[in-house]
Amino acid sequence: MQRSGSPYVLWYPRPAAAWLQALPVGNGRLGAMVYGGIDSEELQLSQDTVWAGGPHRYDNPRAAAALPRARELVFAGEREAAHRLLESDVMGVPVQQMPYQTVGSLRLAFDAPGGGSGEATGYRRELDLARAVHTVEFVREGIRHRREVFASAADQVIVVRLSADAPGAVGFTASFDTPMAATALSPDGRAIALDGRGGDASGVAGAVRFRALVRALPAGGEVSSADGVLRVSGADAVTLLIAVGTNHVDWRDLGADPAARALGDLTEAAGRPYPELVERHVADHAALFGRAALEIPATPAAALPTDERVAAFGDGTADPQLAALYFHFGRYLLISCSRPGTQPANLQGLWNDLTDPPWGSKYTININTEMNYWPAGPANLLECWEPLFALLHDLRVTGARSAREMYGAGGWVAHHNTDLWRGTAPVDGTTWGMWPTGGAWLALAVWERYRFTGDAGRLRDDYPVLAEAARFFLDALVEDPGTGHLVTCPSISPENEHHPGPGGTLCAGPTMDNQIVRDLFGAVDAAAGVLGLDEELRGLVRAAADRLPPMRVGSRGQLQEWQQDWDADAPEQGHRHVSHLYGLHPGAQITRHTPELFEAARVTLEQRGDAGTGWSLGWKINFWARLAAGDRSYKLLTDQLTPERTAPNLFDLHPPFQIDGNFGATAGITEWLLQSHGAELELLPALPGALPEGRVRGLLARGGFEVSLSWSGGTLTGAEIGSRTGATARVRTAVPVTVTRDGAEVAAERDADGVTVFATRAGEVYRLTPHG
Ligand code: FUC
Repeated sequence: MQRSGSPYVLWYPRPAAAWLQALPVGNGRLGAMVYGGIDSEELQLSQDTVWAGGPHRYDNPRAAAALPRARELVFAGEREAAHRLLESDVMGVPVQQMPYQTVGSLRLAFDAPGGGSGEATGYRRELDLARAVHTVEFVREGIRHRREVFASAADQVIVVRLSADAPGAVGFTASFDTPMAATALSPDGRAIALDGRGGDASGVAGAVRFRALVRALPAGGEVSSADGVLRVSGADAVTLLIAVGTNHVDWRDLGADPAARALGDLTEAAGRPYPELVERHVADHAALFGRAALEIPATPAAALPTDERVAAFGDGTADPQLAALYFHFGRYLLISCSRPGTQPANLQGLWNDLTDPPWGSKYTININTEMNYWPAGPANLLECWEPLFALLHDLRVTGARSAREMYGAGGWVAHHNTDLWRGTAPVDGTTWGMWPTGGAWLALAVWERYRFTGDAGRLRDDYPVLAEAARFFLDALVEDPGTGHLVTCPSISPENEHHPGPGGTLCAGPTMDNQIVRDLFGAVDAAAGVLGLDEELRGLVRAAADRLPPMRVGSRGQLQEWQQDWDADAPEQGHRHVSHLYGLHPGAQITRHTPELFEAARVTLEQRGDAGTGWSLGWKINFWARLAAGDRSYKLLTDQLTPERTAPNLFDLHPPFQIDGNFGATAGITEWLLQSHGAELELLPALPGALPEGRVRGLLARGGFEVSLSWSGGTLTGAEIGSRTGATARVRTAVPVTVTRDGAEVAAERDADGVTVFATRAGEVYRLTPHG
């Protein structure tokens, strides 16, 4: 067990009574919520390819004929008529994509030793983030029980270890329980299985089949299984292995054998003794988790159970170390729900106990999925980003059909949502769905990844995703008859109405679209330049970029959300989406080098206010950090770390639970300490006053640097910058610094602006020491 007050442990003095108190383990593909009960245990299971429906195209065959007319109506301000046409002829068929679904639960009912049911004492359950192991301990009738659970990516199973410090004290029955259409069975004398099927949804037949399989490996005692019930009695210890296989191969192929897959994973894992399973799991997890760490001194409040820390967080000054725990938890979650070869983190990451979860627990790509991956670069988890790139390569195929058949355009397009079947048509309704820029935003990950790694080979592999996203806009942008600019139309500024009533979100060329498309064109130009490709395309994107609408400052000093100055009269002044600040974060079109826009972004944020959903607060943490307002940014974290916005298990609450807020805040914490979105590294750009002392290790910066730094009294005390690519380092610090390598001073120049510039060699580490 970890000590209380560690920044690497969530702990509680009692079992979970509800799902949001249970603790998540996951190996990217297979996840469990662990309740930690005494007389009984529940492991609520999820597998990332258990979704409703089956391979399906959502494109509306009438869309191509309707879009030109819809465009005219939008330009003419006939919003209601445009809305009606888009609803009938352009929205997807069906209009909802398919939901992610649960597997069900494995339930254990423990024997009471000696038939007695004495009080349990010394109970504690904890999730150790550094080892990714969940542990329960308690003493009953003089016997100490210890139960460990982890989800191994190394061995593709969930492992449960039940033990006691007296011989023969472990006994239980185990069975499945599920809301899915499923049958429980006993495939052999020491195993149980659950064969299930994904649900039908909106007229699309459920075609995913799964098998969950559990095998008991007892030391001593007896094991039997009949009719889907497993019984172990009188064992000294028991290892349970849980595997789940499905028939899902990819978005168009359900040809795999679920039972063979589950049995294959389970059989391989069963060949390893428990200590080896633990060792392989911990090594695999620690290789990712151990790369970065945030140390904030612990105060007495840090010793409280985790849910009590959240309840008592207040203005965050009494327990600033909770911010470090939250940062580590965010990294833990990304490692646990997104690994190479798995599905990307969905709205709930991986963890879902419902057949019809909120918003389908899909991929909402007008903010939520992008936010999930904001920590991947800065928090040094590049591998965890991989599933997003695999998704992009799929969307490039499915979205090419939508581009061609809906818009008569080349390239590929995706609107505001996608699912396991890689739907790319607009869905849910015009108000939310009529947004052609979701795929472009996601595709920018290709260039972003290159900026962190300098990996040109990988850029070459992913380049078609980026280039073809741009080709769509070269074909599908239209000239705005009012302004002559090239714009998206019909579009929306995600989910925000500029006028009340039907069609109130519809517009041409919302600011966010112009920013994203400008970034996309710029990324294609730059990437093609790096790779020595596509001179013609480079010319086209440059010319088109020049014709995009510029950002505008409106009558209230705000950054305009639309081409027109509609902001002041928009119905929802505190709307959760602040889409037009994409240019401030995660984009970098608004920086200290664009002072008017920088100020307008600040004014916009003040006008929007601090309220919002969990993810909205998470985004605002990043916005204020980019505005160099560390205290305001921290204040948003204190708004998020309240029982209304953060569950006892630290899951972010929209509400309901939605994991993007966890990841958004995790990324925001990195923005306090290190920013690299401009052409420089900035150390401690937005350090909150509540964190006067600390150190951070292993953050990544664009340009190919790994950065560790420490501070005291709110001031930098030292930094180490590891160069991965040999790029010139440009480092902005509030205090002048000396640069050394292996103790020898390195030639460095500090410009009038406070940026120290020095040459680096790949593989070398440079130490920055403040002086004067
Ligand atoms: C967007 C947001 C909602 C929610 C949903 C999943 O549509 O506007 O708040 O997060 O995604």
